[in-house]
Amino acid sequence: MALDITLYEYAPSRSKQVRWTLLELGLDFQAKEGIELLHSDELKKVNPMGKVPAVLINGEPLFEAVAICTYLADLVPEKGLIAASGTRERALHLQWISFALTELEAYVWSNARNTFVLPEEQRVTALFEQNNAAFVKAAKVLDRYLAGTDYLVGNRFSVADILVGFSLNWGNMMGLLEKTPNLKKYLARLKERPNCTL
Ligand SMILES: N[C@@H](CCC(=O)N[C@@H](CS)C(=O)NCC(=O)O)C(=O)O
Repeated sequence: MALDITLYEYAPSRSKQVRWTLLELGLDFQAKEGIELLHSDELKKVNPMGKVPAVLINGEPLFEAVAICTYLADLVPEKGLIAASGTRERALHLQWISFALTELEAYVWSNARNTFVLPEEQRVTALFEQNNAAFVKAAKVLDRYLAGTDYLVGNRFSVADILVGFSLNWGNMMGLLEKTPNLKKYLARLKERPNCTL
């Protein structure tokens, strides 16, 4: 199937996950990049929230990084970046990406919102301690899991590593991986990949 893909991205953002997935899959794409895209009328036609990442695939809009990356991986099954639906490995893919969104990313995102996203008068800095503790608690679960495997699903690199790796890297930039050495090693392993965008 010929794919006509446009990625709406802003370099230091969640759109890194989609760019990395596209590169791993070897798919051609056009990119529209820039901070001025955010909340623009052009982007709102693809993502009504006016946020990145968003894509047009053969003229059809799709948003949310997890949905985009999972769909792209499904479109090119021969690359082996995702397990087939209905398999135990696909369940593990869903488990770890749900875990990353709700147990890891939610807390660093809350920190970011209360540091530079929200207007100053709306920020609640008292949340930071609680957010950091919740992130570290979940990171320890992943750290124990990654003591016995190099990658999240089936011990081979997959799109789950791209999605979860992004959240972990975000936490690492905030100094939240100091008690989880296996996660540090895992991130280093991901960053060795030539297409890694982290
Ligand atoms: N749940 C969305 C979140 C998208 C999101 O919040 N993107 C940020 C960049 S990382 C954005 O576009 N922010 C612009 C804004 O909120 O003004 C996803 O995972 O794709």
